[in-house]
Amino acid sequence: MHKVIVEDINQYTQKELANKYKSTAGSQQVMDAVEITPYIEQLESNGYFIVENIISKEQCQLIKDTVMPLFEYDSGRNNFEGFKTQRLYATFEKTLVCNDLVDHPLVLNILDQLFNPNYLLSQLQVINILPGEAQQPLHYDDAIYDVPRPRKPLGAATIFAIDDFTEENGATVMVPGSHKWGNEQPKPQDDAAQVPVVMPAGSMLFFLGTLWHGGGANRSANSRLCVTAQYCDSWLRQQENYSLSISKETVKQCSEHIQRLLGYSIHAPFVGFVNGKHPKRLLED
Ligand SMILES: O=C(O)CCC(=O)C(=O)O
Repeated sequence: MHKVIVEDINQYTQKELANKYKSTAGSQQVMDAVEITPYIEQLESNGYFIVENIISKEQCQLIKDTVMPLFEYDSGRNNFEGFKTQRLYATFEKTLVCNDLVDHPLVLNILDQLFNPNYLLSQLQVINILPGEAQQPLHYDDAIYDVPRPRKPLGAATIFAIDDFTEENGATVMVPGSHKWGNEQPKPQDDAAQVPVVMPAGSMLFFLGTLWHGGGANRSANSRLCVTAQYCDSWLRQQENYSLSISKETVKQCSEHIQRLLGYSIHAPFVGFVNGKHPKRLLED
């Protein structure tokens, strides 16, 4: 047995104590600070940024062809899920076609700047807003964590447009700058403060968990498809319980990054252990 001497409490809480599985946090294709900085500046000032055409039209078509037959319901169970919205949960267990979006190098590089090593995927959903859907109630995603605002974000999210996002078909609505708010709430009729994120298919919206937003109303004749991934800091509970919803066989087929994001990783020094050991040991044959 490898024995470790912990000299002081700071060393104990800041360093992963696992011996066999060294952390792979931050090991993706690292981007230059000059590439990352403009995005971080937009996050600081507006709470979000958009990258147009980050994935190809062919990838959008493949995702669309794969996910559309997987929807089981045409309606959500409440006005937050949307009564005319289709949603796919436990996505990895149903298809791996969205994986390259979840661990996209730009996304991981930005998340590396925002959160502790081994931040987690909180949920991965495919959302299809159908014609006639009303605007989703505005909200901010990390409201699930009972920590007073204003504060730094505890999570962040991407929305990849698989169809073109237009003002008519339900483009996500943002309240720019609202990530800095305390307890204020957006006024429902304050249209000027609410900006629809119009972007072509293949584009990505990235936003902070503190930013007020919601799915837009679909006043068009066509549906609006997106893939959205939410991430949270490494010490927080994920929204979807991935240890229970995704089988080990499926996790083994995912990249090193996605395994880490799903929870096969630890928050230093040992949060997330299984039987006193690193959770990746569960993936050993
Ligand atoms: O579909 C969208 O544009 C946003 C959906 C959303 O924010 C949510 O479901 O929490």
